[in-house]
Amino acid sequence: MNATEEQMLRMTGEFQRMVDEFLEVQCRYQAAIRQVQTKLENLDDEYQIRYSRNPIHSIQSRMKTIQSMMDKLRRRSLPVSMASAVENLTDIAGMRVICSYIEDIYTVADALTSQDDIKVLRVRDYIKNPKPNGYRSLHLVIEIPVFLSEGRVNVPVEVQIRTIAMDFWATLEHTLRYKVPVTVPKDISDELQQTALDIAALDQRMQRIHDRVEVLRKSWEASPEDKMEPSPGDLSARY
Ligand code: 0O2
Repeated sequence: MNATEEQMLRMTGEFQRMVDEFLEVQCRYQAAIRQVQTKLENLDDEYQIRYSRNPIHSIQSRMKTIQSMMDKLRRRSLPVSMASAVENLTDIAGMRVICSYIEDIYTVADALTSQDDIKVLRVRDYIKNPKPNGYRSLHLVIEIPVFLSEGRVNVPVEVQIRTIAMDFWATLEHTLRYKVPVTVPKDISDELQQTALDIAALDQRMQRIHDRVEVLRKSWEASPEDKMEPSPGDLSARY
């Protein structure tokens, strides 16, 4: 075997080792995502039974690709390897929980982080302290135990919780930030910033209306006579 063939063989071996490592890491992080997903679905179901409403509108999840992990490590001048990714990155497993109302974000975050198998590693509240560009979202990095054949492994998962409106904004801003290879014109970033304020005001108005609707619904449920079929006269008096 000549030197070039030897080098090729070594590189193929290295590549295969990295892929194997990635698959092992992926398996662990996917298990963590599934567990957090189940916890969130259980909470949402319980809310539906107890309070006749769902705090969670939808849940998305993703595993960071090898490329994206390596890019992030390079950007941070950290060693570029799977071991380094596992040691240094807390967003290999990422979940996004979309809620209808601002209050639901904190309800879901509190209910999730108060479970005794979950450890909170980091909280960043970009709702109470929005980023200068207008970005709003609640970020949690939690650690959850995953049980594998060799025993328990604690796995970090980044959970971003936000309203539908915040998500709408963040998705457009993300496209602009990561997918448009030019400097963003000032008028666009100014307009986005203004839209973030409009969205925050809209979220607050929706929350207030929702709170009033809840009061009406609860008083309807609480008074037995209201549970009877209302006559047309009763209806006009009510509304
Ligand atoms: P991607 O491609 O979405 O994964 P860290 O979590 O410590 O590695 P950071 O940036 O210090 O990195 O943490 P932070 O502030 O909690 O942000 C993590 C993620 O939140 C980002 O991941 C984005 O997904 C999202 N995010 C943060 N700031 C903004 C923002 O201004 N606009 C939008 N649209 N999203 C934001 P990544 O790895 O940067 O990107």
